[in-house]
Amino acid sequence: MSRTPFRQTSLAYIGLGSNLEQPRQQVASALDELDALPLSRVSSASRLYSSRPVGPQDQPDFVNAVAALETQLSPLALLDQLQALEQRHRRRRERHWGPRTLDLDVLLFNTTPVDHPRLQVPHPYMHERAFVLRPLLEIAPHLSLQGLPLEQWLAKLSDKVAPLA
Ligand code: ROI
Repeated sequence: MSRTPFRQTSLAYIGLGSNLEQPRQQVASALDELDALPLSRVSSASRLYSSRPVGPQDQPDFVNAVAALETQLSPLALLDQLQALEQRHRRRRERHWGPRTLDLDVLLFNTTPVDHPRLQVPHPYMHERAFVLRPLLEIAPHLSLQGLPLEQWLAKLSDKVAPLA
């Protein structure tokens, strides 16, 4: 007799960003594709936000969003899936902190920290990026990072991030 292995469901928060090749569509279709990943479903997603680039300013504005993903994948198996999804969007990255067609980041994975050469969770820069915190706050208003509520992290930042009409 064979049994289906029991797998625990985890809650991961995924940051999405794009500023090339119809960024709205890139992010909107990536949300659908996240929902279709194996052993995973999107349980909530923020609106799409427009944000000025963090890093080099000579690039288009970004579209950003955050999704909550219920998944039975491990953190590294999830990373593999996200990287494959980026590749299906023919991800281009011309330079460090430059424009990209689709960027998917694991922001949080349960409350479990991950420290691996390929993956660090919580995402090491998330608390200093309004384009991550603003959409995350929309779907997870009660979350704290390092003991401080998201809203208070966001209040420290001046970057403009606005929901798309
Ligand atoms: N800036 C914004 N506003 N949004 C992003 O998703 C984003 N992603 C990046 C860098 C280049 C750091 N800047 C960004 O990777």
